Amino acid sequence: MKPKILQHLHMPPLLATALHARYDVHPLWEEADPQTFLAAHGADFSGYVTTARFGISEATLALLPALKVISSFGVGAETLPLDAARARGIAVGTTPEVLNDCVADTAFGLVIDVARRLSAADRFVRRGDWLQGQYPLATQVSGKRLGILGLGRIGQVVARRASGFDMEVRYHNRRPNPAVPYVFEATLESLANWADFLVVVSAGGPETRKLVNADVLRALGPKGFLVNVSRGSVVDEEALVQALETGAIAGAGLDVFEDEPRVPQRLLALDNVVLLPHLASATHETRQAMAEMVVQNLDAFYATGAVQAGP
Ligand code: 8YV
Repeated sequence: MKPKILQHLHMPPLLATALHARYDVHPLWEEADPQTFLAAHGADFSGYVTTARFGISEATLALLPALKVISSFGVGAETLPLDAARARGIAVGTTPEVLNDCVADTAFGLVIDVARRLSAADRFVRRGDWLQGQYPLATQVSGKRLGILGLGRIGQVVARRASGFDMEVRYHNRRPNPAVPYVFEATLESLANWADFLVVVSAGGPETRKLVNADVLRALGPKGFLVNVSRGSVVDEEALVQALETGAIAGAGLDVFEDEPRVPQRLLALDNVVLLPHLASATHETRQAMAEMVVQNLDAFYATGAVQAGP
């Protein structure tokens, strides 16, 4: 008999097909009232498949007394109740490493886009404004200072990309990493003060909540740019909007927001910010690799009792 698992939401066809081949999959998102369904049938399921964006709530976890494994599509664990899962001995699988390159590429895309004002220039051409005169000068990227908040797996790939642009790299983490060749800044404010570009790649969750606040943005200064490809929660969005509106920082490139997919109207109105719909890992290649890991984590768990990779 195939193990019975719940699928939280619609998944890429590739992943859905692989899941159905091995598991007895119930599409929870098709239930009119998922909580009522779980209250009646929750005890039937030992596995749960979700994504980093939606995760699983503690309330749902409580309705799944036989749950043994959660397999999440994505590396972020902000939406996963790790303590509650650990307390019940539930294994949690995520998809680290395979998305490092694409997320780092996106971070660099945002660095270049916001500094050289490429998306704004595209709007300029489409509006026909080129016929009226030249586009204003922008800011050079190569040779500048790149500060990284969160020099983990993705952060280190961002740092490698920066060396191709002859950029100096420093970072701030909870603690210094003796294995890396970059200067550690003891506070985020000192990193922001030093940097021309502050790139946020730290994990989300309570420990990093609103770390990038008004003081950090003030330290980044009117010539500094902020790029965020981690989680909206790491940045105080209200402080960021104010900093962009008043010129306290030069610009921002954002792939993530506090309340996705809702982007504050005040950000939409600004030209010194590049806004992306949380697409950093969204390439055919990376999403395929992530999908394979979701299945591998489940397969490994049902074969050995442990997932292959997790938070
Ligand atoms: C995905 C992500 O957008 O891995 C993560 O943590 O945020 C992204 O890769 C997400 O998991 C897809 O729903």
